[in-house]
Amino acid sequence: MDPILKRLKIENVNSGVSTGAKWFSSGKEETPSISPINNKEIARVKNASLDDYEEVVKKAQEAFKIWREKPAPERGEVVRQIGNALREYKVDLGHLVTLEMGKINEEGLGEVQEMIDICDFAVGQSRLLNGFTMHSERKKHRIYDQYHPLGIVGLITSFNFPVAVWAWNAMIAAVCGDVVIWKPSSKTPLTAIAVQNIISGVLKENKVPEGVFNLVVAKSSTLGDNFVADRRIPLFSITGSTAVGKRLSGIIGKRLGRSILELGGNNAVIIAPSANLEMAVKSVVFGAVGTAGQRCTTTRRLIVHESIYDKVAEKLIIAYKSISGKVGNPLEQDTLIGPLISEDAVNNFLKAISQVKKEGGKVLFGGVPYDCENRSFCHYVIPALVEAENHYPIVQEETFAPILYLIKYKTIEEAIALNNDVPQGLSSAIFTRNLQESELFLSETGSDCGIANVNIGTSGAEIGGAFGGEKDTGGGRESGSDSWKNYMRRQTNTINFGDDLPLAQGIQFGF
Ligand code: UN1
Repeated sequence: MDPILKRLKIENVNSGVSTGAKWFSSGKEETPSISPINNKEIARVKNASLDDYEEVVKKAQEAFKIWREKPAPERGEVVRQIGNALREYKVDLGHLVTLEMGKINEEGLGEVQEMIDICDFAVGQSRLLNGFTMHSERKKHRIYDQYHPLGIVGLITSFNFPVAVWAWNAMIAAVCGDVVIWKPSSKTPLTAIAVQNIISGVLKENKVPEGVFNLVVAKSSTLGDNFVADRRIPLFSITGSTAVGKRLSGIIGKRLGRSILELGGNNAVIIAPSANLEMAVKSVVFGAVGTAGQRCTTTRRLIVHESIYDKVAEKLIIAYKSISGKVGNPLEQDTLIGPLISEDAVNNFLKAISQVKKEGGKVLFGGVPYDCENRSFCHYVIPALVEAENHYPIVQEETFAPILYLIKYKTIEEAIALNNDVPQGLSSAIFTRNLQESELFLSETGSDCGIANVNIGTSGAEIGGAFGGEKDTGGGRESGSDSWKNYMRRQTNTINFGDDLPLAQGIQFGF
């Protein structure tokens, strides 16, 4: 076994269920974790059975009763120590993220840094779970609102950020007094197991009861619709495709459960004539090809003013030419673009390229598999630059791969309309040095996305802001700002400290 995997306590066959420090799993099937780098198995995970899940829910319910009563700053102290444990294992965990998911090591480390950052944020938040105090319309009355722990939070995460999304949700939920049941993507179960191993020492030292941080690796046929239908779980936070999110939130909505949805994006960058082009191009390239185009926030559309369109296209082609020499093994220092997660993902990339051509698009660069003839598998592609129109059906879709559609505009109003004219609403950006344009982009008639940036690309958000988007992106917000409120139940309290009983609205009810 690789010494890094050993340090992360990954074995050849791992239990897939944990309630904190304890591990079990009685499912008959195993999930193999296949590295997209070489298509080889890294290790296997024993799946959860339904009985295992029941055991986890029971433990989570019991743990919630204890955890919710612990003072929030004490919960924050546990999170602070989790942050330190993550610091200690940053290099190892970052390596495993790269090995199992395929993002370049620099980004794997960045992902673990996001986990550390949200721990720090959550520690501070643990002393700031505050509501408002209001003046009453009645004499000797006081009104305030307060936030209480909610219960069990179900967490469904995707392969592309296999550990950071857990941290955004679990660390905030934990300081809020909730307990979490995490079902990671079946493509990336080992990183989840490693995280659980990293935190287990902290949990033991602090006598955190089993059931606060739970992990369940299971097939969707065992734990899928029944998971989100479970009324014992008041809140689900789900990251995934719009199609999956729509289906699962429908099931949750039927029982009036709550959900935080972080679904597909179709993010655009507008480049205006006054933009600093060097900066814009650099940022667009990172946004479009970083993580091999597999971020929800990946730049998928580039809306360029017609007066600078040719210049921008030319600069992009030069940049793409140079980075296409840097496709390859993401563990190697020089690589900038790793593999896609699976052969299916490569096929979707190729299908989108052939479809956009049929719809009238013109490929300016790339759009082909990379070095597949020399391998028994095909996970690597040359990122594509494609001239297209916004209304093409394929441009309206999110293809989870590095394809950047170039679109021309004449007026800023038209550029904003193009930015908004897709079903999704996650991230957006404008590059301009014109104040009127940037302010218009950020105004109520501007970008309709959850994230709108000026002179910064669409991806690479900091944890301090609320993360999420509108329309088909699902409307959820997680991570920073006041997203913590989603993880708590809110209560309005009116207190009468007088000897009279005046009714609100001045109603008289004498008897
Ligand atoms: C995602 O792709 O699901 O803003 C999350 C970013 C990262 C998170 C992306 N901080 O690109």
